[in-house]
Amino acid sequence: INPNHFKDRKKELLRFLMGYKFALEQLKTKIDLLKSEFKHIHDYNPIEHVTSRVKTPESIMRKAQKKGCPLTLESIRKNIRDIAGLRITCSFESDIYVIHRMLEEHGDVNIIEEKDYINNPKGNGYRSLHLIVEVPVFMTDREQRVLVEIQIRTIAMDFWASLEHKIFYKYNREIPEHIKHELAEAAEVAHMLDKKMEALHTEVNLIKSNQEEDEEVETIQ
Ligand code: 0O2
Repeated sequence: INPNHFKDRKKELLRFLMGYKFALEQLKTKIDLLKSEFKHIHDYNPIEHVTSRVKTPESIMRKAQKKGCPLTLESIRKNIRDIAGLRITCSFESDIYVIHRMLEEHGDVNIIEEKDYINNPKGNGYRSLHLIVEVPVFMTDREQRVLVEIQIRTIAMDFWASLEHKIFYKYNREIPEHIKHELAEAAEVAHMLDKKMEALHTEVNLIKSNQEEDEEVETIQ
């Protein structure tokens, strides 16, 4: 093995991953701005928190091998669409679609794939809205279109998914039947909680806007 060759490949790989890191930084800034503007206009914040990660080279290689895709950077760029991942957590289900719409209307963000696991939950109970978006990234010598996977979910969906993820790996991907059953039930309970919290939120908003209307009438009189 020629150590210089390895050094060059490592540099190439780090540059490749840098594009994904930049794409995430840009998206996080865009989402931050959308959040501030939305809050300014509607006096309400639809986003609880945002997290992001770039897959490790080991995890990218594992996924590429699993998918049977050639281990070249070009093929990996095309076939592994979640090298950069952004997760947006909201309080309410309707917020998820508010954010979806804001992203759809954003000129710099091109949504190329959508998977709605909220209206079509997975068999195990998993719910989230998944988007694959393409964003332009300006490197020193070129503009690159970079793919990012955005997962948008409520706090309850996120709680369920992170526990299920831990259990999945704890049992080495073979979850016992009775635990699968309990998890599916827990997903339904989380869904009911989402519905209940949203109904409460809507009711309180209605009371608040009625009060504001009454106060306006009083001031006019
Ligand atoms: P990690 O460790 O979170 O990154 P793909 O193989 O990605 O091209 P796939 O699997 O059909 O195609 O994509 P999908 O359905 O959009 O899911 C991708 C990601 O969503 C997963 O990434 C998980 O993060 C999450 N996800 C999907 N299904 C489940 C689920 O049943 N439970 C939990 N907890 N998370 C889920 P990774 O790469 O599998 O894992």
